[in-house]
Amino acid sequence: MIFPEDFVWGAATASYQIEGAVKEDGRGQSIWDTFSHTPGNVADGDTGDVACDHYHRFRDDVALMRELRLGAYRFSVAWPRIQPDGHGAINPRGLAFYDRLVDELLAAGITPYITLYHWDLPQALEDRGGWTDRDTAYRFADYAQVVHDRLGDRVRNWATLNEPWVSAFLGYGNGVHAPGRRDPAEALRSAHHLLLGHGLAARRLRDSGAGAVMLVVNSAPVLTPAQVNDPSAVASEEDAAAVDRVHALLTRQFLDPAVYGRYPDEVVAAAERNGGTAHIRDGDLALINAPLDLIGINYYNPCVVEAGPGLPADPAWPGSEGVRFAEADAPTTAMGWPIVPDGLSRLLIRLSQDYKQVGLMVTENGAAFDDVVENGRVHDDDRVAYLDGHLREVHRAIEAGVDLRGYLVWSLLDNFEWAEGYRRRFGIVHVDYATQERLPKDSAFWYRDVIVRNGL
Ligand code: GBH
Repeated sequence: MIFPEDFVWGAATASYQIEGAVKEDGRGQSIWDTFSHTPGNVADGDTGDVACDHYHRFRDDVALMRELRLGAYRFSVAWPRIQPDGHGAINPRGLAFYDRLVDELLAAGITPYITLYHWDLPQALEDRGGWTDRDTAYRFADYAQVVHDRLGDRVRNWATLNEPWVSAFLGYGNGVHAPGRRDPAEALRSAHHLLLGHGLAARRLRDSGAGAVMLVVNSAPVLTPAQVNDPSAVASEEDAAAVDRVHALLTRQFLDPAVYGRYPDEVVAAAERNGGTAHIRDGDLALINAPLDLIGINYYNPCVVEAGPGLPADPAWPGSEGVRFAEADAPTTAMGWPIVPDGLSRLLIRLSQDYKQVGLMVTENGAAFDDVVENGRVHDDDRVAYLDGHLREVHRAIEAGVDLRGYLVWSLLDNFEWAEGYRRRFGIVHVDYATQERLPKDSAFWYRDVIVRNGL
């Protein structure tokens, strides 16, 4: 199974999950510092204070990436390192860190992919309303410009937001993520302001000569329980309506405005039932509809739903009244997430049909398992099987004609898994948090061989 010649192979991380050094070199506070230091929010009281200490160890980490033959590395920039208050004054020491990281990557022959926002909003902006406040979108575009001005001579590939659905609906809807607010109207308003921030930043990046501008979404095929193991299973009318509505809330809510400049009716209806639509101003959709080169897809598992007459909306899903979120009949990872590899090909084929003019890239895919270190090795056969299964589906999608540019594994390193803390390990490289020792798991050596062979 051979992949296209220019297929991009790499790994992804995010600033708050790996960097540590939260008080160093003038970094301001982010909402994740506040949230993780508030008891009860993160498993075992874990915080990102030290994480993988990547801020100090990035040279070794890049050397490791090189040994693993990664062609690309997607990392995020911590906004509070660049603008400690989220606007105005620029912190040169923060920019200098990413400058060093980019140079180190380029010297190692690894193509950098920058994500400008992977959830660590400056706390000072949250104090003014965070993403519920329209101004945050404009602040984000200014920040994007600052980072591009410094790194754009060497970095061609730019993602604006990582998973705006998660920022809006876990951050402001069910409160499982920072800033931990729980209000369906605020969540929907935040989603719109995130999109506006994306559009404003995307245009600034494009006007500044960025090579490729990307929006990264967490997406999933939305399936009935029967469709998980039988793609041809026909849903009842009621179940099909639930499927369509959840697909609109998860994926179309972000990609329809970004690619076509319009909201799905289901999203407008959700806003009408939750605080109204006044935050969607005339002209916003045209701003959000900025030129886009690539859609980044983060895929972990399908979303399984059926009709649930009379049920209230799930707090993470305003607009999901009458929907039951169901379990998939499939084995699960340590996160409890079902393993359904062909969900990835089904998703990629659907998105390539719905958003024809835009290229796709798998910007995250991977799994947490309960890894064990034995005699200096981690025999993570479960992760190898997960990655192998999903890469076969990536290949299937390419064969089916999907314009798919690359695949980035989540994640390079075990890291701070948000509300789950350090107990969930997604890395292909094991991290011993007591010593900060890195130990490539069997999956890392397996992945290196895939990359070298450009195939399975
Ligand atoms: C990604 O998000 C992140 O980008 C990354 O930082 C993170 O470490 C990685 O995945 C692993 O978690 O059914 O309502 O509970 C994960 C995307 C989307 C997965 C929401 C869990 C649950 C939605 N997540 N999904 S719900």
